[in-house]
Amino acid sequence: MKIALVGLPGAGKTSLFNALVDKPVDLLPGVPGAAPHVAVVRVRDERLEWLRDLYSPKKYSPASLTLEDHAGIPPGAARSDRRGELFAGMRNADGLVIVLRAFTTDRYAFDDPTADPARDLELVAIEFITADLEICERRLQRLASEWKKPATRDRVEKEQAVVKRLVEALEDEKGAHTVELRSDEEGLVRGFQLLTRKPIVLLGNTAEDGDAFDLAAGALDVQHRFDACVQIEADLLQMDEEDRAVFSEEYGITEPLRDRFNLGCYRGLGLQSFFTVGEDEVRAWTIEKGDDAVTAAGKIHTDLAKGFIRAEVTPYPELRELGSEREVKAAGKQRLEGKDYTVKDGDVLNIRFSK
Ligand SMILES: Nc1nc2c(ncn2[C@@H]2O[C@H](COP(=O)(O)OP(=O)(O)O)[C@@H](O)[C@H]2O)c(=O)[nH]1
Ligand SMILES: [Mg+2]
Repeated sequence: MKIALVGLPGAGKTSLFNALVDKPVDLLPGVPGAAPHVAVVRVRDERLEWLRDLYSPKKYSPASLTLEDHAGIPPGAARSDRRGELFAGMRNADGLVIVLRAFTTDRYAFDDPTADPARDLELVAIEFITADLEICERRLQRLASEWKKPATRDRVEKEQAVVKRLVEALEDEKGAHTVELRSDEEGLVRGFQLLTRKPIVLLGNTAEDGDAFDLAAGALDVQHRFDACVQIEADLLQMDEEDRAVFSEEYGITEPLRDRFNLGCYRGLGLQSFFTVGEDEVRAWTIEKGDDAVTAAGKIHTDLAKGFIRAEVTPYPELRELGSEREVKAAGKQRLEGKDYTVKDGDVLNIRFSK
């Protein structure tokens, strides 16, 4: 899963990146269109840690997220000559985290120094809408010329109808996610990678002494929001453990931003985990909420999906309570499920399959 950190320049994206990764990068103002900072972070999961202690496996494999820290989007960017390169990298992310500045700063002169996250969210939304509108309009021009060929006219007309609906919403300053599409229609526009059809998580970057603030989702598909003082969180990481404990307590931070962030992304993107266990490896796998057992099996290996017979399901809460798979089985709480079983967050799965 690829998550792009985006927002206005100076919102604290790179500071956030540094609070999430092991190797911090320099806080230079990003050049618009420059390659993003990229890092793969492990998703800490207390349940998986418990399973590791239970099985003492040779290999321990937590889930991971790929983070990209993008250059800021200055207002007007979507109409600038550099718009192509500015947005290209964000388009292939699975989800966007918009960092909103809720602290006052005089660092970025072109920007209003006052903290107004609602205004900034609107500014970002306008850039996304403008950028998506251009993509849709270009596609319509292309389709108009393709329409002249009778052989593909039906397909072209179908796509034109869908794209026109998207254009209508975007012209109305609504995100493309507000247009409900059937799955076949969705397939026609998936390749556009529209920013306003992506799930969005908001991170309110508060001042050191900052208060909570209200925010409306506005034009975007906001799935989750949380607040943090990113600066403090990044500073905490540079401290030794003792100092970190003292300052965390002082600032009332009970859970590190890393964990809250990862959880927020899982929630925002509608993701969940299932686990595979054994002496060789204890591993977390990421799937979408509502995925069935065959889809989960296919994550592990396509052969497991093709030859799927049954899934042996050990629910995590029972395993935790009873202490071993053997006990869960003895209590009759291990189940055999078929292809259509909807996997639950935290299920320990053993896929039975034929080669
Ligand atoms: N006061 C305060 N300053 C912050 C906070 N987060 C970031 N900054 C400062 O804001 C400036 C811009 O941060 P940066 O992470 O480079 O923003 P980016 O342009 O979005 O990547 C830097 O000087 C940071 O030290 C915060 O939570 N509080
Ligand atoms: Mg930056």
